[in-house]
Amino acid sequence: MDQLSTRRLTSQLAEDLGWLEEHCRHQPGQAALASQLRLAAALVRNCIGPFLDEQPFTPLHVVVVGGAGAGKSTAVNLLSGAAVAQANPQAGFTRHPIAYTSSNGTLNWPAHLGFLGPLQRLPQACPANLDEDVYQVQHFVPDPAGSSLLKDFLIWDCPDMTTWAATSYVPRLLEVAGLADVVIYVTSDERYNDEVPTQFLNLLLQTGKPVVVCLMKMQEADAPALLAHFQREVLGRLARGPVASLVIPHMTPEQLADPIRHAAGYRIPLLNQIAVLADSPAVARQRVVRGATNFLLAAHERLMGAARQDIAALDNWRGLVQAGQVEFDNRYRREYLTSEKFRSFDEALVRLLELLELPGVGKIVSGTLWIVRTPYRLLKGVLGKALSRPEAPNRPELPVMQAALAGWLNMLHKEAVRRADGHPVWAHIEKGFTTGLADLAGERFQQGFRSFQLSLADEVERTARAIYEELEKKPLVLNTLRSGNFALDVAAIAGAFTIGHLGVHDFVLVPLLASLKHVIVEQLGKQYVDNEREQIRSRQQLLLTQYVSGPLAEWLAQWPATGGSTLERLQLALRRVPAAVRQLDIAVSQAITTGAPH
Ligand SMILES: Nc1nc2c(ncn2[C@@H]2O[C@H](COP(=O)(O)OP(=O)(O)O)[C@@H](O)[C@H]2O)c(=O)[nH]1
Ligand SMILES: [Mg+2]
Repeated sequence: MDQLSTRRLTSQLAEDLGWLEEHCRHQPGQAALASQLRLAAALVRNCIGPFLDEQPFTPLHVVVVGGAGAGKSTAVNLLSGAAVAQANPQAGFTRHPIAYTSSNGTLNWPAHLGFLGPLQRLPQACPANLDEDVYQVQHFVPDPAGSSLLKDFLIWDCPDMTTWAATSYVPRLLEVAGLADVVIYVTSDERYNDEVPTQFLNLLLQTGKPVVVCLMKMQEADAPALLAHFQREVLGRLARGPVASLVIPHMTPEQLADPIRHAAGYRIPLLNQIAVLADSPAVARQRVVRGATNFLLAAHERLMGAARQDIAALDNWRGLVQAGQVEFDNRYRREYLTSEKFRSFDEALVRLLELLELPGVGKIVSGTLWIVRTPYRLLKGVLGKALSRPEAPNRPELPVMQAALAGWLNMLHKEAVRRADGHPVWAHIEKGFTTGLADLAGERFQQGFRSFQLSLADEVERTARAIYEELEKKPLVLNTLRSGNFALDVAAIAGAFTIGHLGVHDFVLVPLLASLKHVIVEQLGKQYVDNEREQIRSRQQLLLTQYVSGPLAEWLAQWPATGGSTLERLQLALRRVPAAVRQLDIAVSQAITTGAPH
């Protein structure tokens, strides 16, 4: 993958994760997840991104984190060998990350676009309690008596880890945590079991960052017991462990002021841990990049949980839309389709029966029989009038559909109002209804209805015509049927004569048998045509779904996730993130196997 595409990939992924983080922050009970998303985005833009962009491996970043007043600034001073960081009894004093470096040349600073996300670098030194999205870099002159180990390092002092819900300083801390090549997790004797810092430690360990734990401020005599307790009660519950756990008992003011000379016993073991981890900057960097990618691979499903509530709300909406569609289709069948007569099929029946008559001599016979059947015809006419109930007038089709549509939309609107307080998706839908969603749906319906009518008119005519046209196209079958029909006519007359041996009663028998045969043929034809009529009815129902209710349901179901809505952006992120994480994993693997140290 070339640099341009990896840059595009990492900045897109960081942006998507950032969007999800923002989205999460607005939902109740999702603060911890929001923070995890922030850390994931920070890993992409500050750790994986610069690596794929072939940025130099040095300086390496040692990031000191921990709860309020744990001793972070004190640990920074211990590392740097001088009181560079403002150690302060006031909790929450440090509000933005501050990097300390002893390098006096120009810093090999990552020129990676989007580095440290929204944090701006302060141009000059500033008090640590400036509460803004900034970071600063402070130079210090190293004490020649101290180790030169840290000259290729930046040591970061960070804001406190206190609560996931903080929206200002904790995200700044997470941003820098993503950058870390080595993490120093500081905790003090009175706070070592605090819940949130421990969760944070757990999260950092999951990212594969090498973590060195510093237990601070206890009495020297209590140190072994405290360490054992911490290892058992805190670390014992975590899936991964730190690289090392060190104890740094309560130091004297002299030790604090000059750790190189007075606290070497605590300082050197800590520096040694870092020295081991950073023996080769390339290896150290590859370790955290690989860890970050593995974390993203393992955690992105969980991170997508940011969208679970939205997806559930959207699924509920879609379920309702579908239920409405079923009711719309049913109403159409109940109120219109079952009483629709398809008159063209009656005409088709007449044409079919006509077709069955033989032309020529057959016409004469059938004409004769028509006269012969006169009593039956008259009788049928009279009986038919007396017995048949008046036909219920057919409701016109469009008003039936419009009423069904109104019912459908009303039901959806009502539900949206009812659930509007439950989730923003419903509030969005409810707002949609007050700003013309129903009208838009009406327009969609009209479009669908027009296409439906066009295809239907054509199809009904075609099916009705096919009833006799098919027969016309098959002369052999037609002639066989005609001959059969004629033969039956002749047989009816001949039969009557044979039974009756010619006499006055023939005036009764001949019309009777001729009528009987006619009834049979007529019934067979009617059955056939009715069957076709039933089929066109089902077909019409299908066409309604295909052209009207189906597309409308699809449109309604999608509506909350369109038009630049939050849900649309959410779906985009959900689609892109997993794919991007996989791509990133491949790119990182390639870069690690082929990349020479740069
Ligand atoms: N005397 C003494 N004070 C300490 C020690 N460690 C931390 N402190 C004090 O505890 C307070 C909080 O420490 P600090 O490093 O500022 O904690 P942070 O909030 O995590 O940066 C400060 O007043 C420090 O001077 C220690 O070993 N000895
Ligand atoms: Mg501090």
